[in-house]
Amino acid sequence: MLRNTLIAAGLAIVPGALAQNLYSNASPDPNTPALASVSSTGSGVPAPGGASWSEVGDAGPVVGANAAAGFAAHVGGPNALAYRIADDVVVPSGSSWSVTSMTFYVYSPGFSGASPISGANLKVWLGQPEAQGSLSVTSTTAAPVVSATSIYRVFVTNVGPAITSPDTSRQIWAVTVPVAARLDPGAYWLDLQLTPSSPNLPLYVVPATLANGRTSAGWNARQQVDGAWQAIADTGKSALASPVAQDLAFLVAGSIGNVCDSVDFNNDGSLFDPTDIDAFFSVFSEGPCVPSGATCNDIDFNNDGSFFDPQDVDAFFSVFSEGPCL
Ligand SMILES: [Ca+2]
Ligand SMILES: [Ca+2]
Ligand SMILES: [Ca+2]
Ligand SMILES: [Ca+2]
Repeated sequence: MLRNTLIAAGLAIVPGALAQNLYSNASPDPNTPALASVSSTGSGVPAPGGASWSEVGDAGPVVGANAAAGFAAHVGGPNALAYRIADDVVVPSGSSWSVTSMTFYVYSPGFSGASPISGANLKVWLGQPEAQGSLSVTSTTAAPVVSATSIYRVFVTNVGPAITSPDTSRQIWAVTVPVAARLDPGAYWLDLQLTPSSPNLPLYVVPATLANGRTSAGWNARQQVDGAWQAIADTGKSALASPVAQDLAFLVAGSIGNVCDSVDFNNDGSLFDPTDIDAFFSVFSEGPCVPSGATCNDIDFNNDGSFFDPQDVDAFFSVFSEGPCL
């Protein structure tokens, strides 16, 4: 519980480091979204000059292709059900992310205009959205930055029975939501809903798309449909296709920070204990661990490689008062 409190309270952003892309879901390169963009479709149709296609994933004519180009994530309206969409991201142990934004890829079929999106509501959870035991980490309705890409989402072009021709009616928009959250190691879920720029305009989030294949081990994106969460399964195209799990294409930007040692500095099982302060300062002045017989942590409290460093004192007191690692 204490651990949870620490994480839930740890929302301060440490200034200094420049934001960069830290993670791209289902992609080996943090700067490249998993859209499998190509200059020519599987059927050999070239993209318009300067543009590219993002073709729905397939695993060949026998195993078949995915059927869905995207998954709805728009607010409800008089003529529309309400949707949310979610996927997970793991912050690895020994790391800490000071997140500044998260970017999703979205299209609205047939839309032409300045922007199909006017707002976003993004929640970050420890655990699945709204599941028992999950904790809300942060939530924002900050205005997203919406920019047109030169990538067009298209249905599969080389798996039947009905072959579709690619077209430019599904332009993909990059939707960057500002987020200010410090994420310590753990499994987080991003839970997104989008508001269209005009009522009842449908908005679809593009799933993670592979150059070859319909799914990958561990894919687990979820969608809330009219209030009920469910795992997303693409039913598939072709008589032999079976439903497979999906993930979403998204980027996380920010900076990587340090992870501090446990505030139980003398490892006696008692946390937020004044004897840990005594122990810290004893070791900091090259004295013994206290009480006698206890084994203290090393003095590089913030694990930045520098020790007997005043920064470690600042970091210790910050964590001791349930603040962030510094
Ligand atoms: Ca996932
Ligand atoms: Ca202690
Ligand atoms: Ca250390
Ligand atoms: Ca240090």
